[in-house]
Amino acid sequence: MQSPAVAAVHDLSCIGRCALTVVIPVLAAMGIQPCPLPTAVLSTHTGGYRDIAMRDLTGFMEECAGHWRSLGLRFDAVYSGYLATVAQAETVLRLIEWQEESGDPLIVVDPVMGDDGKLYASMPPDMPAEMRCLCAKADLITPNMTEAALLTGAPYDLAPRAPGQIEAMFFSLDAKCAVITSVPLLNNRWANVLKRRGERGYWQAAFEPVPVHYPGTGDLFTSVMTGALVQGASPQSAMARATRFVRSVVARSERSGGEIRAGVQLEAGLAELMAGEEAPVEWIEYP
Ligand code: PXL
Repeated sequence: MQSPAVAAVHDLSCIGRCALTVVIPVLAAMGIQPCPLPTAVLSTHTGGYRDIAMRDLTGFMEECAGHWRSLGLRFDAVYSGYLATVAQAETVLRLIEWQEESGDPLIVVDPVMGDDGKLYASMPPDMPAEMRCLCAKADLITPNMTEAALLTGAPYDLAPRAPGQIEAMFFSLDAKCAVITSVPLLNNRWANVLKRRGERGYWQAAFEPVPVHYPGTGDLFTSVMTGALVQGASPQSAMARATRFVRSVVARSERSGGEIRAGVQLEAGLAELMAGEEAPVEWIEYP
């Protein structure tokens, strides 16, 4: 049997373990062929380094997608993340439309735009509007709290949320299936929460918050979810797997005591992915 293939639209940040340097090993370890469509090449990611060398690959992406089209390639999923220009969102939309002409690929859009209430350095200010159009095409979107605020126009705040407030965030996002990552709860825990449009409640994977914040953990989370979905897992089980894996890798990274901006100790954790262990999830219904 052939491995499933995923078109992975992310940047290549050479240092700092995020985007393609995370997406590629995770998908491959899960038995899935990653087919990268690089959006930009950067000497490091933009969170914590200065004087970064960067090439925007908007033109190359067009040529690459055109070549793929001439080859008649079919992907089991299209998974996009960090885009360097708003024009790249159009390229992703065309890639999705072309893939949907002859198949039913899973469309995952991680609306990578910012963290801690701010857009990432170098992110175009009009990206939220463009990302909103891309999210409307997706089977799954995975914003963090900052990105959920940027997508909906709601003010960013990390006040602990009750179930009714979590439902309200989902309502404003209006996605086919959305996971909001690292939502503060009332009991001093945090949770990744998942809702499918039209369902009466949502799934919650709660965890103890960690004081350190590594770059690339959002990419890691969505890559594991995408891999699990392509393997046929339910969305809640995919979220449970991703939550468990990210927590475990973050805990290992903290113990190793390395530089935070260099990212998580992913290499030592990859074998664990194969075991497919899941964090506990619960179904929450808000009356
Ligand atoms: O992990 C998200 C991400 C992706 N790509 C680039 C980034 C970041 C976060 O800082 O800088 C280039």
